[in-house]
Amino acid sequence: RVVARPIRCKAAVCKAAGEPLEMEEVEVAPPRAHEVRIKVVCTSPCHSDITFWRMKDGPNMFPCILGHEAVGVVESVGEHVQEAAVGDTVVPVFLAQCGECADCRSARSNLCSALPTRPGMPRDGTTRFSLAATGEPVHNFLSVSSFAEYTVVDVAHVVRVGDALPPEKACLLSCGVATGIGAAWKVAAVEPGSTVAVFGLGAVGLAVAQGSKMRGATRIIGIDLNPDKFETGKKLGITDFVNPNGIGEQTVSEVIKEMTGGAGADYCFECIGSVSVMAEAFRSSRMGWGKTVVLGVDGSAAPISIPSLDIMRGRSVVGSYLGGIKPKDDIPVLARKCLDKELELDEFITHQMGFDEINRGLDLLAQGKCLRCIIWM
Ligand code: CXF
Ligand code: ZN
Repeated sequence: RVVARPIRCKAAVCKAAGEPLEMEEVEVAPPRAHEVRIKVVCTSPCHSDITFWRMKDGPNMFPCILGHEAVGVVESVGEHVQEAAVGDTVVPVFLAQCGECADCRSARSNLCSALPTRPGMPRDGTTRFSLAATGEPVHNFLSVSSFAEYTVVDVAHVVRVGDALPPEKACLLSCGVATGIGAAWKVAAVEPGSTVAVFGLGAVGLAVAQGSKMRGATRIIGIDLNPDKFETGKKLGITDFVNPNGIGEQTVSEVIKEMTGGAGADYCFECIGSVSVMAEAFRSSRMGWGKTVVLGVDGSAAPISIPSLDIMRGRSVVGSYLGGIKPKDDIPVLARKCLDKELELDEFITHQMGFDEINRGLDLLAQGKCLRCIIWM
């Protein structure tokens, strides 16, 4: 093993909440034990980047390097790294899979308990980044920090995907699209013939639609304030569209009940991150077996208000990280399905641009004008 040296490269540094990212020269330390240094090929902003970027007193301290949806090539490896080698194409993931803890060994969880997601590098909480000019440490974000030409990631957070899949598609499997597909397949386990309601038609919601369609759902109702979303939605399986602004005095749950003969949807997915929408999604679910899956991240961590008598009637609400996907087991399966053209990712890529334009990419996503914007390093 060649001993790696620090690398100087460009990174988009977030210096204060909500402020545009600043292109800076940073020093990226060599990977320590169980870590790999990755040359990022491309990255795509995910809404959680925006949620944390806006958060004034969030868990990540500034300055930091955001970004957690990416693909790259391993540039160097630290000690005790066996499962990845220099030159491997890898997808970094904000969730670890150590493979050995109780959660990793159980089919019921994907929340690795040995290396829970927390600020800093997973094993020691430190960072591998500093500003080249001053030496000031730059914090790590979600164990990935992909808004940089190079990043260091724990080997438990990387998935080898091979290089047959084009990078812009592999990149999407890193968070948003995998989350939506996983939610439909693993968390809800959508059954053939079901009716599904998807609240919020961003990349996650549309991936839920595609995943539900692949599982045989016959009716997939999309709910979004932006009427343009229906066009893209149709291509990915949305069969009916509800615009909350176009239903007069009625509530969305009333409309969904009407559309389903009074019953409600079998599966409801909240893909926005609003606790009031989570409650409305729950109200739209069927008595007896209706399942509501919460995918959106509410940055304020507000409680969801659900009448206890309603939950007694066989309805449930469940949350998950990454749609229940176990990164190392399931992302390669998704990659295979993309190669076999069973999974269609082209519709998700609405924009592509160079690294220097990353702030424009973030703005487009924040304004709901883009599904995924591929940023090429
Ligand atoms: C989020 C979910 C909440 C914690 C941080 C990561 N998922 C992806 O964007
Ligand atoms: Zn994400």
